[in-house]
Amino acid sequence: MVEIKPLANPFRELKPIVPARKLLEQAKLRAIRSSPVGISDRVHPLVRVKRVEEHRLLKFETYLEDKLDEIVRSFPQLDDEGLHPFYLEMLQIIVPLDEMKKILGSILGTLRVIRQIRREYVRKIRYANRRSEAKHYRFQAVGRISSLIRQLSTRLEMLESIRRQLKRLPNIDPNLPTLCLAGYPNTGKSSFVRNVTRARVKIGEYPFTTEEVHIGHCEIDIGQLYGYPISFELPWQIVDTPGILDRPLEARKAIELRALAAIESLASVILYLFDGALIEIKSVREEQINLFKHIKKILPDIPIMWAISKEDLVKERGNLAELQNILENELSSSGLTIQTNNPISCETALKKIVKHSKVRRLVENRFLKIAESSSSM
Ligand SMILES: Nc1nc2c(ncn2[C@@H]2O[C@H](COP(=O)(O)OP(=O)(O)OP(=O)(O)O)[C@@H](O)[C@H]2O)c(=O)[nH]1
Ligand SMILES: [Mg+2]
Repeated sequence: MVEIKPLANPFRELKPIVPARKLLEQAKLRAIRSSPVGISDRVHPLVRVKRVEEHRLLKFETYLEDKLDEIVRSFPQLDDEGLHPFYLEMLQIIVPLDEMKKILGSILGTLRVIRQIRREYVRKIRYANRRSEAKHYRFQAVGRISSLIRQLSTRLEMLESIRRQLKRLPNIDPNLPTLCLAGYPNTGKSSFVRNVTRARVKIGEYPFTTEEVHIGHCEIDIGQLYGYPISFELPWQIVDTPGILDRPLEARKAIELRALAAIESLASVILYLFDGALIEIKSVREEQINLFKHIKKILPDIPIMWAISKEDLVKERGNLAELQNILENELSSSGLTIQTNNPISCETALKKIVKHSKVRRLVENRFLKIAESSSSM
């Protein structure tokens, strides 16, 4: 049995970023609670005080150094070596890459400076001639370090807010075949995704009910579909792409363009839905045909299938075949009809898509190879 374990969101393990104020409180507590061990009773009082002050400064500073280091290290490398293009694009929807690098860079910068301050003041404490002087140096170092940490306050807060958003990104696996839905608002995209996967997706009466990219998973027995002698359940990702593939390029904002790039890096095949409730209206139909052609043009390497959604409504009016004909002539390809609010109809449509020669070629050339190599490891 071949088993593929999907990869996950690379940001999901990020721990909460502690605010600057709390970091300082913790560092001070640690410094106060701990004292150096192994100082003999016979050492000179000045030497004793100097050892205590040095120890407290070290405790204070190394705690902060460790925490800042942990924050920076917990993020993956922010380029296409460290992140799949899908996550790199999604990250940039949340925060510009430059800004993110600046934030992490400033944390690293602070880390280096506080380390220098600690070295400088440890030396000063060691050379102090009086007890008060040793104490004074420690206070001075703690003051300088605290002020640098306080300067990071806003950046740490921003990072925490970014982390929360990153954590909510869906789990995608670039090694799995992925079907992305496209079409004007209200065409039945979310209904389709919900019906073929285990994802709970918002279905609405109004357009634009889906605000985020949703990914659902389902298994399709391609062994049976492709006529293999054994059954082989291949996991598929089904992606709802709200507000991304639902309007022409000119109308898109920068954020949507990024989201589009994310989809481009992910989609193996696109299913474009024509709204069965409105498709008879010539102007609506033309608009939807134009968007279809437009998506085909901007994503030339991805096979695009199409279907008329809400089949029940079209059937009721008795002109399904005629409308299908009009679309087939316009688009020079054949399409499906789906009752998008009916799970059996959606599953049947999904199987037809997976069985389509273009998709089969892609699955066999790309994904089955990945499955074979991962099962032989
Ligand atoms: N009669 C009928 N209604 C349907 C069918 N499929 C979906 N609907 C209804 O159409 C409306 C829109 O469906 P959604 O699945 O939310 O459409 P969407 O494309 O995801 O919409 P946005 O997320 O806003 O872009 C909802 O009220 C659904 O209940 C269908 O096959 N038949
Ligand atoms: Mg939706």
